Amino acid sequence: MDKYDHLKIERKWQKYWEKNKTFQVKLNPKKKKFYSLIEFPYPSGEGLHVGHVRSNTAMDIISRKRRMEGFNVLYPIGWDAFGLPTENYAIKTSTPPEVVTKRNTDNFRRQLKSIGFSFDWDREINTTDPKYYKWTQWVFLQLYKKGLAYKKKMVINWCPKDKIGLANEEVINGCCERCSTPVEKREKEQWMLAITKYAKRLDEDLDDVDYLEKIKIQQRNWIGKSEGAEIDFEIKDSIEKIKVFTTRPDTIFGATYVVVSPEHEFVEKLKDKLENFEEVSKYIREAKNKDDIERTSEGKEKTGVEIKGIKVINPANGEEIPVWVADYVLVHYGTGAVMAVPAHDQRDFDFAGKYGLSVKEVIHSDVVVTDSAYIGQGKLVNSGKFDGINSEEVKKDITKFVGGKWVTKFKLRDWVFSRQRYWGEPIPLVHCDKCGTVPIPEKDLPVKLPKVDKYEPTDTGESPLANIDKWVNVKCPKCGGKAKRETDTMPQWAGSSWYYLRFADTTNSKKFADLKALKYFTPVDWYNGGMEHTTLHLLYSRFWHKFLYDLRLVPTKEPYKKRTSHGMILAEGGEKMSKSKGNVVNPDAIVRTYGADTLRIYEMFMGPFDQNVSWTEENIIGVRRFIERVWKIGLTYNFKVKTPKDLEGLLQETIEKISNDIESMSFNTSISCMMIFINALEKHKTISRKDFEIFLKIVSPFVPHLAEELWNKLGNNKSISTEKWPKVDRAKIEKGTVHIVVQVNGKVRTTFETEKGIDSAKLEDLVKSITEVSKWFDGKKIIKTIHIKDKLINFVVS
Ligand code: ANZ
Ligand code: ZN
Repeated sequence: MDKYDHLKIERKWQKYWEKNKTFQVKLNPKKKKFYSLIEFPYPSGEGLHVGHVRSNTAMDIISRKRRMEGFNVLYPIGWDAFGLPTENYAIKTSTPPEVVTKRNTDNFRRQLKSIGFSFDWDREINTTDPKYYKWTQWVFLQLYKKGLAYKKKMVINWCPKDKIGLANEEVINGCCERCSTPVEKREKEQWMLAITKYAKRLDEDLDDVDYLEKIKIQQRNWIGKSEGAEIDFEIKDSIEKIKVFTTRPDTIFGATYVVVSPEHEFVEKLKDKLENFEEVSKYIREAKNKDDIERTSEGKEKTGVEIKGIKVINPANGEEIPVWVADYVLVHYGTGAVMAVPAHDQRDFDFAGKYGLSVKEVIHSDVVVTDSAYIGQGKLVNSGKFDGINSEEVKKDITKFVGGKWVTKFKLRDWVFSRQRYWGEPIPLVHCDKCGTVPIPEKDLPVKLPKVDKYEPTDTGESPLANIDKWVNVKCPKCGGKAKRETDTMPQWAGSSWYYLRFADTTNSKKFADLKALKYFTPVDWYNGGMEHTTLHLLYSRFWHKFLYDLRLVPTKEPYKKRTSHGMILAEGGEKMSKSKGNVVNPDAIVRTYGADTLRIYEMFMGPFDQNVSWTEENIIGVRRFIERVWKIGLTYNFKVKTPKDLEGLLQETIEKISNDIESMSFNTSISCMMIFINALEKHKTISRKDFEIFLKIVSPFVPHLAEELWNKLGNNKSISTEKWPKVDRAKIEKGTVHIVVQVNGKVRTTFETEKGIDSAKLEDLVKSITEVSKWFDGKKIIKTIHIKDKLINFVVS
């Protein structure tokens, strides 16, 4: 018998698939489509991570099964190749980012091919390819034209040493990721995208998609829908008012002061009335240097300053109450001002305690606690005519009573879309002294990145592009006068916000994708990826999709029908794999030593798909042995025989189990099933060719190379991937037999074979007729029988 030479066999089939374009997909209206998607990787210098392999294998199994079920499957691949690590590497080594990207994608491609994923390689895309980013820029222009892209002064993180704006993820514990200098805040004009205009739909339409519940919750939390009241508090001796947002208007009789955020316009407006302007201004200046997380986190000591010289009127009871400025109130949520109810809000309670502000109970609670606020519901007290009514019921009435308005608010904020970086899509606009901001005409897209020698940002914090005079200085497309290009580039999120659309029509030079192709291939039927992308990436791409839907350029409201997620693969011992710890497993080494099929099923067998699992080299050997056993069976058994009845039944059960398990992503249990079947087969050593072929078909999505080779050795000429997915023959399952253990008073007396699924009454009769058993009943009474279906029957006698 030939030994299982995985290197030779795997290379052979990978070549075969490539040459025969086995997994190429074309628009074919006669065939039902299925679109399966993984998050296209960022081609980092480290190469493929075993975590990529987990997601890719899962979707590969699903894709291969769907093909066998008769679907026209689109399972595409590409590169999300703009981004910081490449740029930083370019700076460090003076290698152009496109050279680094080419090297890395070549490596990733080789690695992915060596694992046998059934991608349609003819549809490979790359976000850094001008033919691709032309359309990323084009979508931006449409957003700009619809008023959804605008410029705004924003506070950014600034490293004073590197003289560079930092993204939030580049700030580690308040310091620059690269040089560890403490980060400062700076104001800078940034391009913004008005995603908040879509907040309501992004929230509501989650009802119509099949995402894992935890993913829906993440989306909903990020969007942060909140219903409540906007209520005006009049300023004493002034026509001005402060508008607050509250989710608890029922507590308004207990509002003993009002708090505005440091950025609130109110302070500027009433400057003249302030008795302590200096003190207030100083506080405001300091607050602006902290970020939101610092300002609002629970348990952090709250600070604030009273605005002296000003009082407001509580509209519920006419009381005069003070106004404070405090940084735990955020300017961009609600109205940037709150009514403080220390008796029923913990933050207000802490704040009132610290500054000696009055606390007034307005919701009755049975438990008396004095060291915290009662935040629950209950009957109103000290609330005038509303006394005695339940707080839940009274919210809208009280809002009306004080002249407020019932509103819906969202936590979601607009998307900061500018980066002062080189390695991203240039924002396709120019600035003209005469005409202002002018979009680049669509016919002139793409605005290509110019070649530069240095990738460092400029001294002013502008992107390196600002230094390329030849590129920056252009004619205004509108008036022909002198103009300058926008030098900000887009964030890495841009290219990945629409890539799944491009896969439907990758070579189109007239549109980002033809509507006909989109109507056929989209929406994505099943999208799997990491939990780290189920908030922002998912939200951003849903936003772009809805925008394109409104322009009637895509046929569906939502991009992804179904979204699932996998757990992480951790290093041996449960730590995160990282280069610095030296515990990263290189998939190349596993493929070389044990083979791609071993790596595939090992990763699927490690544990439940949605959970984190630790790498264990030892278990790989066990999986490899399983493959060798199947190999031996395929090469040495005589298949000119009939399959024994119970093995036949087990095979049908295995088909059923694996078919269902793939759908629920229970890959580990489907692999257990295969192993159980092989154990049984090795006992019987007899199986018909037809039945062994069925087995090969159902394992082929998991171990495609092994399955192709054995399928071929059995004399089949076509790829097993074009075979039909086996149907379960239920009749055979029912007809199968089982061995039942018979006990009397808990002692095993015999085992015997009978039909599967036999009911208790019939089984009892049968067993009583067996003399080895019935002799134990002589002169005794059967008090009770315990029956575990298809396994055991126990008679309790006395
Ligand atoms: C009075 C009140 C009494 C409140 C009470 C709560 C409990 P969510 O659910 O997150 O929407 N708030 C409003 N705007 C704020 C801002 N810009 N920064 C910080 N806090 C703000 O929370 C809404 C509640 O958070 C509002 O209801 C307000 O406090 C506070 F017993 O108003 B509440
Ligand atoms: Zn002009």
